[in-house]
Amino acid sequence: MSNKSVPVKPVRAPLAELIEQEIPSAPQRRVFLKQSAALAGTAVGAGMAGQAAAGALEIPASMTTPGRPLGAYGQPAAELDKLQRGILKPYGDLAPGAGVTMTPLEELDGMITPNGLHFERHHNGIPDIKAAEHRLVIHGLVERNLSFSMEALLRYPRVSRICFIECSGNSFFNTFAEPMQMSCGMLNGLVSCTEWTGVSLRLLLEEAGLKPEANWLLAEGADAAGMSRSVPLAKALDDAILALFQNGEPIRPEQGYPVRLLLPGWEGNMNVKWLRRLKITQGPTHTRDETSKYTDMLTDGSAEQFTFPMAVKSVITRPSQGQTLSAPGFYEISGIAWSGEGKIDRVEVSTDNGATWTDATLVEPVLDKALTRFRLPWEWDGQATQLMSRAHDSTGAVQPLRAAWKSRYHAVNIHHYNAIQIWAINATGEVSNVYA
Ligand SMILES: Nc1nc2c(c(=O)[nH]1)N[C@H]1C(S)=C(S)[C@@H](COP(=O)(O)O)O[C@H]1N2
Ligand SMILES: [Mo]
Repeated sequence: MSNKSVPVKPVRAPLAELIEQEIPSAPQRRVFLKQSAALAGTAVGAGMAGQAAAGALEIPASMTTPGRPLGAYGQPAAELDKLQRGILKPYGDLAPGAGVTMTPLEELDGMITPNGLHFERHHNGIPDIKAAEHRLVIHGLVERNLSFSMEALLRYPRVSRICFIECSGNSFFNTFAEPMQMSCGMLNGLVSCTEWTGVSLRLLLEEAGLKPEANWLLAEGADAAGMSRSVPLAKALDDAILALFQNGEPIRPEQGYPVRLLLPGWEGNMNVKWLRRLKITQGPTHTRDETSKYTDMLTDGSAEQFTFPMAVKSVITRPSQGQTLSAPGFYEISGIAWSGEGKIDRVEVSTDNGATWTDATLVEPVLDKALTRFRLPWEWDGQATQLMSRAHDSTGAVQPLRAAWKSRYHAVNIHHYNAIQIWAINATGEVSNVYA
């Protein structure tokens, strides 16, 4: 380092350990670091700093032996073998392909979910489909029935968009009477966000030619569940995509290879995977998946059907349940916010049990119907407290408290839960899930 002084005042004592020795790094260059004892008196004592400094000075083995050979497809660091989706199989071995895997939100940062950690929801397993054999058919109230091979579909002009998919059952554990002690991802990880690329559905519907009575469509998957949902044509003609790529690579079998329906912002279930058929209809078909399931029971025993956009929501991913703050001092509070109705306008964070709220910084880009990363610097004073975030979207909608959400629905309803997630921190720094 040169003698030029750095014209930036540090905002706080460094969280790093201090080094007061000469560092033999690059042979052609001598590096000498000396810093004031800014950390003296904090939890990182002189003894610990001294030990770490000795380690930092050693030439690591990785510099004296060649690294491992090149590989054809990248993998996470070997020691991150616990960086995995959490798996829930409600029927166990009776139906091993039915259930969910949940994105470990607390381990990730930014707005994009890597493909291998995108949450999954399958009603009857992941079909093994060969692209060369797959066909997508458009029929019903159209001028001509069309059957697309994947080869044909891949020749159309493409569109890309970054958006989230959220299962309407996300956060269902938080509808339970007692707060479950599970990680942020196990509680709220049925949401993921990726860049999707494919063909605009509007383009293909225009080629098929819509009859005047056409007003809905039925989308059906080629899996053993034959999952099918009715979609208003207005949405199909607006921003629906037949997705072929996910974060730049062909979509994964888990996400619907070779082609899925993408309805930005709408409940996960309608984003039909392994898409084989779009039947243009006059009204909704009232399939099993939109009558016996994916409806919301209200307090009076009646049920709401067709709740399409996912409501405004946010969750603090760090710190979150299961983590421990090692000592009082600086922490960055960070999380994700999203709305199926539009953009995230604002995320407020409370670090004092909801008494006062501060606007968090929204990390660019803030995109319509995508996860938005928020951050807020925070000094923990070592006292027990509660952290929570409250998101606002571009329509003016605000995330409700759990009690308000609960009062709208019958006790059995677990879908479309978007209430504020509260993390309690005790005096030893342990983080747990609590209700207000
Ligand atoms: N064909 C088919 N499509 C499907 C499903 C399914 O089981 N079969 N699950 C749905 C549900 S309930 C959700 S939440 C989303 C999940 O998408 P993902 O697994 O890519 O995250 O896919 C939807 N599309
Ligand atoms: Mo879902």
